[in-house]
Amino acid sequence: MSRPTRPFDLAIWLQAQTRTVDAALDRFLPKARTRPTTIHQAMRYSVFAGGKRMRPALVMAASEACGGLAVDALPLACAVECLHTYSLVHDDLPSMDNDDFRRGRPTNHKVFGDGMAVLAGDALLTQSFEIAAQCQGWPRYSHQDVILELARAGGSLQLIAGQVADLEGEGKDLTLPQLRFIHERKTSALLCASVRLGGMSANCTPAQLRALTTFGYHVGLAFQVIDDILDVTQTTEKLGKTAGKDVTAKKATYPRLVGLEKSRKIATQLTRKAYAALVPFRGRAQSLEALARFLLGRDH
Ligand code: GRG
Repeated sequence: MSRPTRPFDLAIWLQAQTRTVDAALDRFLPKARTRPTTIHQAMRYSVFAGGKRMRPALVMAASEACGGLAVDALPLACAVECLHTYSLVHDDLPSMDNDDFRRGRPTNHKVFGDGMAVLAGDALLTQSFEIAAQCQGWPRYSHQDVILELARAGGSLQLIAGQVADLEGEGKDLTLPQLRFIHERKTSALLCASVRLGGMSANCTPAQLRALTTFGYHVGLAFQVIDDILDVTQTTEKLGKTAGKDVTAKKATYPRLVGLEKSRKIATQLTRKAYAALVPFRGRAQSLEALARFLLGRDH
């Protein structure tokens, strides 16, 4: 008699992935006692400050969906998290969003000073490429493809472009297409690159890579719409970062442009489009599907 299959438990899966990713990050990053100690302490301060590890989870889940090995996906999961953490450290600087609180702690520049926070961000970005450069590549995806994926997602056409448009849009009445432009670049690009890198590490087929791209794009957009909603509905304690910041900075957000209820509907529609992209994986994308559901319902 065949045993009944247990329902997928995302909380247990996420806990295991986070433990594995954190241990790998600890191995990749220079130790806090390595000279010059201040920079390594500053890098580790933000990396191990308790982020949700959603991007590494997406790398690992996409690899699983394509039948890959965790050992191949793990360095790319760490590379993506280093790049993401760099963007947060720099975004919090007084010359950018000027934030005092992130991941439930004082921001990097509040603890180490502005100059050291700039350097910690720079070092984390560089570290991201150093980690990714160590992968050997796969039959369909060369080592160069992996580096290009990371560079494009973090470069002046994506992550930085989103940040530029965000900074320049402050206090202005942006249209929905202009807001979508920012969200695609500032947020969706790195989430999309995360699932694509997971797929690449599993030597996925071109059709699987296309499906992952559609999934990542829509999950990434939904993620930012939810982030906009949480900024006005949650407390600073719950978010681990200053709540209400978008309103104070007069930023264009979905709730500001279309209201809370319509924003929730848009996030749900985007998540449905993400689910639809998983059909070709025929039941092997349990973790990706559960992550998309979790991201839609998250409260921080
Ligand atoms: C290159 C300086 C620079 C910025 C790029 C990523 C970014 C633009 C700015 C960071 C702030 C921000 C609101 C980004 C949008 C993406 C987003 C919601 C990031 C927060 O991601 P979470 O919630 O954070 O996954 P944790 O701390 O859980 O990892």
